[in-house]
Amino acid sequence: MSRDKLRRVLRSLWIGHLLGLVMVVFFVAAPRLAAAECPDIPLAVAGPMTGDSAVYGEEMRRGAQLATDDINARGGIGGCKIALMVLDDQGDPATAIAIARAFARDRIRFVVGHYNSGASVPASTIYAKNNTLMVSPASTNPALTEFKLWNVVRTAGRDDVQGTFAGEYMADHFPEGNLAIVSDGTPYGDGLANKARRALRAKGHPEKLATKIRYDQADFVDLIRKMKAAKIEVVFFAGLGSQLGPLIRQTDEAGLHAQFISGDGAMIKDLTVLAGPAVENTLIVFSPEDRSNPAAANVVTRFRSQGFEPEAYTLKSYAAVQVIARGIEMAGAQAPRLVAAAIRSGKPISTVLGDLTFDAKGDRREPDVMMYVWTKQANGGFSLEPMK
Ligand code: ABU
Repeated sequence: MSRDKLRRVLRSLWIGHLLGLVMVVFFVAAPRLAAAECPDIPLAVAGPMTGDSAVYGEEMRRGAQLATDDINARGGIGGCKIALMVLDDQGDPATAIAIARAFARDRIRFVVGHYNSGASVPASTIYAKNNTLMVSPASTNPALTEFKLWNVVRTAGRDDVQGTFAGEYMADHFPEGNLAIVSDGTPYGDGLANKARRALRAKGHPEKLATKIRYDQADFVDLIRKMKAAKIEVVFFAGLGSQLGPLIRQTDEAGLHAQFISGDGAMIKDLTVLAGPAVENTLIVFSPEDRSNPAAANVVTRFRSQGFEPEAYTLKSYAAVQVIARGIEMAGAQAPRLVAAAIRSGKPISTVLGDLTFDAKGDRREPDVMMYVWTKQANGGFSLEPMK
């Protein structure tokens, strides 16, 4: 072989090697480079995963998890996958505050939570200072958005809407009944009770008894004695189902067969287990049934195939993840302030709850409530049905 020919062969081998090396870099290293350029987006779902309100935490976790899985299966947000973490605030404001502080340290910028207004409201100001956007699927106290922080959005409604609805309903349907308003003493309970009271008074039908219980109370002997003494016939309970159930049962067992009415915090299927047969005719104010929304049909079917019924806050939590994901897409950035502004711009966001639009404070522009009633079925069981 001549020296020239040898040089040409070596050069072609070298070029071949170089091409091979480039191919290896492209096909093996490039995906890693892309992943490095687009790291996972940390997103936390924070709520009561343990304790008396764990049923709501489970709904939040399930909703956020399926939404995350679905978004990631479609390629993530602009190619970035969501990394979901679950945090337990135990429904306790102090724990929620500790979580909010830890998020700052861990650079978590997006939160689906919290459940309790008493947790969401104090945590929101810490998130605001630490550059974190929160989307609550459940906290309905007006103060959450009335502080006008830059970083709060909710897929739930508001207590001024449902409290007013409940107060007007009681005044219209039980005009002669002696009324009691009972709050669980939390920001949620007190806020809801005040709105119902104001609506009742505006209709000329003030309550006969207004009182509070403790958030962790399980025995209602004193309350029932007071209600009997005041000849109470209708009770508006502003609190959670985990307390309403035992209260209904104990009131009935004490021989006081009152009409109970409550708000969205009492929206649990186990109310019938906790209250027993006395649950019949209990009225609950809540948003129109999310599971009946055509936009949710596919997701509802998939939850059911997992053996999970997506009640109450499940689809609102699924939607909360969708809102954050779409907000990042609309903003073209992951900066929480830009994402919050995009969400609150009033542009419709497609979710399992249908198209949602948010105002400048982070509230939904299409709040709506209706009445449900616990109804006895032919088989002797009870189910919660929309009021006809
Ligand atoms: N809105 C239902 C109960 C949760 C809360 O707002 O405290």
